[in-house]
Amino acid sequence: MTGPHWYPAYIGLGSNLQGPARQLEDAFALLHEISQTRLLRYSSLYRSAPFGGIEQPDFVNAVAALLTQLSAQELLRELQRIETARGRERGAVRWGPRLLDLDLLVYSSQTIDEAELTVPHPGIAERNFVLLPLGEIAPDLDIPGLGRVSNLDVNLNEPAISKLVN
Ligand code: A4P
Ligand code: MG
Repeated sequence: MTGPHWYPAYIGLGSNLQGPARQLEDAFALLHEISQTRLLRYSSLYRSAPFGGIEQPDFVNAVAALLTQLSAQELLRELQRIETARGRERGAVRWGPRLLDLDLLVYSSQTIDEAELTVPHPGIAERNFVLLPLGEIAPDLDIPGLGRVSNLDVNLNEPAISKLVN
């Protein structure tokens, strides 16, 4: 007998307000509690300078690997529910400061181009704060359109990033 299929999904986490490291630790636990979803592993926390040209505090970023029976669209809704539950105010400044940002980076081998959802996330290749943690937990991941994570180049002209030592 075969049950429903489990799809691998990768989530990018970011925070730069109110104890960012703690926000991310809490978020890992909340990801594990999404229905029909399991948190498989998560990366170290990385501190990175803000990108996007807005004056704001440094970010703490990380990446999580999930297995889920939800569709990509259902999973995005769950991520947005968690952002809102954690006090994220939607409709604030684009690229501005946030308590918790959860981006769906990769969903199985799917390519999705919809008004509300682009997968793989279009920023992956330009963002060291995604590439480094992803390389830590999933170097062999083959991202549609980009290839293997370990073959992607870290961007030398991107803001500084360093592993956060607790
Ligand atoms: N959306 C489309 N595709 C996706 C996807 N794959 N995952 C839509 C998540 N959302 C997706 O997102 C806006 C809309 O994108 C959603 O309604 C969803 O339908 P949002 O989270 O409400 O807005 P946002 O996060 O302000 O915009 P955006 O474009 O997602 O910003 P980014 O790219 O997340 O940038 N610097 C450092 N160092 N580290 C950071 O983490 N983050 C940002 C935010 C700026 N600078 C940063 C960091
Ligand atoms: Mg976002």
